[in-house]
Amino acid sequence: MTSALLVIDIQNDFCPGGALAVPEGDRIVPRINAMMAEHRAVILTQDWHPAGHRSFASSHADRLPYEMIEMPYGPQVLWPDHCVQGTKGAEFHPELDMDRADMIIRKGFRPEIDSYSAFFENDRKTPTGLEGYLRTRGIRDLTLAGLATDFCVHYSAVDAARLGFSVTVCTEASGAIDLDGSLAAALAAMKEAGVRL
Ligand code: VGL
Ligand code: ZN
Repeated sequence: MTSALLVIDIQNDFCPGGALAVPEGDRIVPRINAMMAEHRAVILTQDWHPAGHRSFASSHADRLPYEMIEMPYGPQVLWPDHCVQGTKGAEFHPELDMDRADMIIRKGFRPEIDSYSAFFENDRKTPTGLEGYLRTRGIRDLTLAGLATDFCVHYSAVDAARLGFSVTVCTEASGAIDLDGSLAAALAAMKEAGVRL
């Protein structure tokens, strides 16, 4: 078995009642738990922002959540405050079987730069170290599931495919935010990058 399950951001803030909730985001948790036994490795990502992170609309004067701004590294959606380090919202959903995780990779912890992908920050070049972890463990195939399909799952899947992994996104075990057609665009971009859906 050379496959790993990469579980993206199953955290309270992305589930109903959370700060940046994906509709029915918690519905996929039992399915993800069941998928864990089918892989050699299970890796969880955790969105992990310091208070006052630059991706938060509240960190900018006269800006509202879901507006776009230009950051030094390119365009960035401004989000409601979410997944702040040490808060309930940043914790994994209580039903997620996190005991089965071999590794938890945190992202978005640098105050000035967001990180959707599990592999690179949003500048598209600062690595998280996950590629080296997977390669040194002999992992060649990745299955991705989690939240949100159109942001962190999408960027992680495209980066993984570009790095040469064989990538499948389980859309039935993922959920989308869907801002202005972002889900359709993400599905097209993943297909284009050679990701199996
Ligand atoms: C995510 C927006 C901001 C995600 C994280 O997990 O898809 N989206 N931070
Ligand atoms: Zn975030």
